[in-house]
Amino acid sequence: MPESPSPTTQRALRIGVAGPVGTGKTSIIGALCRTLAERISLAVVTNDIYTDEDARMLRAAGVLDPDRIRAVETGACPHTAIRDDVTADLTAIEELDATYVLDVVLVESGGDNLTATFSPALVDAQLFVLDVAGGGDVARKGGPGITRADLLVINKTDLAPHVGVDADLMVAEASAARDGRPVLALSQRQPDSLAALGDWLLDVLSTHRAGVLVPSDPGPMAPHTHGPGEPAHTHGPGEPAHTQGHGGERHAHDHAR
Ligand SMILES: Nc1nc2c(ncn2[C@@H]2O[C@H](COP(=O)(O)OP(=O)(O)O)[C@@H](O)[C@H]2O)c(=O)[nH]1
Ligand SMILES: [Mg+2]
Repeated sequence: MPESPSPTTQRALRIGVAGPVGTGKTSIIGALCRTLAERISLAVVTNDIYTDEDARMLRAAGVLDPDRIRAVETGACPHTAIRDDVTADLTAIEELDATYVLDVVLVESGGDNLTATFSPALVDAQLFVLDVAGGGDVARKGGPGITRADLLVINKTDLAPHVGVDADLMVAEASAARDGRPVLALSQRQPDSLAALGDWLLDVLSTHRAGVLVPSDPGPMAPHTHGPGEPAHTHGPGEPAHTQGHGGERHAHDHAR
């Protein structure tokens, strides 16, 4: 008798899109929706610290039925919502999955530094986005997203000549740091590259449906401090609440929930 599919393969595939602010995450999600919306059923969850700017941008672009795009206001530095306490994002994903018959939910991180990645408790696979305008050396700097995300995107390759970056070299250096994991050179102005991104997502969806996709953890945040006088900390359980100053914002938060 064939085994019945596990509950995990019956729910929508969850894909995280992480990477520093401005590297092109919202644009990538818009392009994926445009490329794939006629073939698969999609929804989007965005994360912003204080606004729903990314969700409004995607709704205005008309890439999906506006009700399929939900904004989570994290109220704290973005890595908190995608790694330390994923409740708000998970609730938004589950509500969408209960409302629509979905194949994929795309989750955009609010944009953080090079060390923020999604918890495997929230997403099944994740891509990490760098852009050439951030400098050709960024891919060499490493970090869990760059080295171990399921896909690394080197974005805005159309800008490379204008910012004096060798995009091919950046891709080669990133590939060398990733131990065989894929790297994709992408530009909103190069339709072939957007099609390749869509194909990557469809491949991941096939492994999800076959029940053979195992979410992997790129690794936790690097130990860091949030202000003068505070000891370095990791984001593991048992940590006390602390204040922090990412992006100049200061507020208390707790990494141990
Ligand atoms: N030249 C160029 N600009 C891009 C590309 N992708 C995104 N952008 C621009 O980069 C800026 C930031 O993009 P956005 O998707 O909002 O980045 P996010 O902060 O990572 O979500 C916007 O002005 C986009 O129009 C690209 O492939 N080429
Ligand atoms: Mg965005």
